[in-house]
Amino acid sequence: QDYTCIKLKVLEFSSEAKAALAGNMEIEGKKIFMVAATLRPETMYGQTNCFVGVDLKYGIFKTNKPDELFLMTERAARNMAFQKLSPSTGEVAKVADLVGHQLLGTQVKAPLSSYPSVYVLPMDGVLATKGTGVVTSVPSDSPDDYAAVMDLKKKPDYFKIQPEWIVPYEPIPIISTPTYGNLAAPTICAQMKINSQKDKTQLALAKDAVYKDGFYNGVLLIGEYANKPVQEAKPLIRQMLIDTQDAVPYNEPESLVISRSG
Ligand code: ZZB
Repeated sequence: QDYTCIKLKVLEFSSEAKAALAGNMEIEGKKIFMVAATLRPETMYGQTNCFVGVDLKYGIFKTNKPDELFLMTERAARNMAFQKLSPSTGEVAKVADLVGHQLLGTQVKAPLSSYPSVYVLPMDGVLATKGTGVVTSVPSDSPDDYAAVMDLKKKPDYFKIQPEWIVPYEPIPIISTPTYGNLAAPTICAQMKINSQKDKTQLALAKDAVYKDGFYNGVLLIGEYANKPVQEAKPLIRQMLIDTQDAVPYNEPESLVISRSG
């Protein structure tokens, strides 16, 4: 998979993360980025938060730039080490360990988002085996993100988050689609009566439907490439994010399922 890794700069760590990192000289004076792998760089205007898995293990790693560190899974760091993103080829240099729940409430700068800063929040479906284990959230166009955000807004205590971290961050209309309008994910979730991130079967169908409608028939509503079809805007926005050093290209081999019989 050809991912774009979006660099969400840490503005302020949560108090738990601060405590875990206290006294760590390796992070002193460095810029730390939560790195989120996406296949939809053109949707970055609609970021409202960042997701981690509460039980997943993360690390902070040295990169190919002396003043920049990446926060992601070790698996992603190992892949990046062979894509010229680490200090030297094959080198994985971890400077800190963190667990997802410690990051909840961390404030980050999400490039291109209309919101000047957004928060790190929990989602059940974050896979350790895909991307970086950090997922940027676009509830306007991703049904999974919208469903997770709805759960958080309904039950902040259950998810151990502050309502202020998500309640003011409404989905942003960024792509106009013929079938589902300007807020495709909220529209399809309402139509299909999807109420929670646990509605996995329905969410998979919703994702497929809005992905096709958005990618093949969508038009950007916002930003430097407003009024362009999504298909045309996507590579341009990806390149813009790479040029401004807000993103890096990242490849991942398709995971293989090997089945044997007999
Ligand atoms: C922003 C975004 C906006 C995404 C959207 C999707 C959509 P796929 O096609 O199944 O491979 N993602 C990335 N890493 C993880 C992870 N570790 N665990 C769970 N989800 C992850 O899905 C690729 C998408 O899965 C990525 O693109 C990312 O969410 C998420 F409007 O980034 B996306 C209709 C989908 N819309």
